[in-house]
Amino acid sequence: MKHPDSKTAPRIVPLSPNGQVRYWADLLDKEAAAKAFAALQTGLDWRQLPVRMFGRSIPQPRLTAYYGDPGSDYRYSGLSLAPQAWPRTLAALRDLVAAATGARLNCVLCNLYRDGRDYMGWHADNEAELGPEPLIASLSLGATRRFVFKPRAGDGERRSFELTSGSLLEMSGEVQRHWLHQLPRALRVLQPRINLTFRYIDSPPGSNGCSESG
Ligand SMILES: O=C(O)CCC(=O)C(=O)O
Repeated sequence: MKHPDSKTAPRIVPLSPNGQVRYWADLLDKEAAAKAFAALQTGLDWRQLPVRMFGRSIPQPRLTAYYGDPGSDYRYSGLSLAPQAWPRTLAALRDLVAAATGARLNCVLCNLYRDGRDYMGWHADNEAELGPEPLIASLSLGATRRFVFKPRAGDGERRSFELTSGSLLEMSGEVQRHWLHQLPRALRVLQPRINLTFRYIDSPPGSNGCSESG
């Protein structure tokens, strides 16, 4: 039986030295998650953008879309994203995530992995405009995928999470300073997945966006 507080009481995983991950297994129940997935899959402005890697321009291995409050422009991997206005479904999910985490959120980077061939390479969400200790609240809808952390320095232990539909994973504190994360390819996964990473941009975009390895 599910714990009665499982929507509001996350599992807390410290990521040393001063970071932590909180994981809500079922922020949305399966039916609500499936409904949100269907609305976002057809309703968002998905594009496959080119990114610069090793001096070359290549198509991202997934589709993305970016929404937020006016002025919450975001730069990463050589891309400069201006937010589109919040569609109703996304605004409702933002409010739900903000209520669960207690965080201030003013933008969301949306990723659509069409199947297990789509992925996101090792990176940290450490762009200047996210502030010194970025809080990233990541809501998963659709196919279950594995999400992996590895320490930036040394060959310390990796940590991984199976992100199920309706789950929320929050990274905060110094996670982005000391850890990289990725969503690896998973060739056995034939179904699509949508991931919404809600963030807070608290200053105009700087010039030192980070890069991604895939
Ligand atoms: O799809 C995911 O769970 C990973 C997303 C991510 O790492 C990001 O947007 O920075």
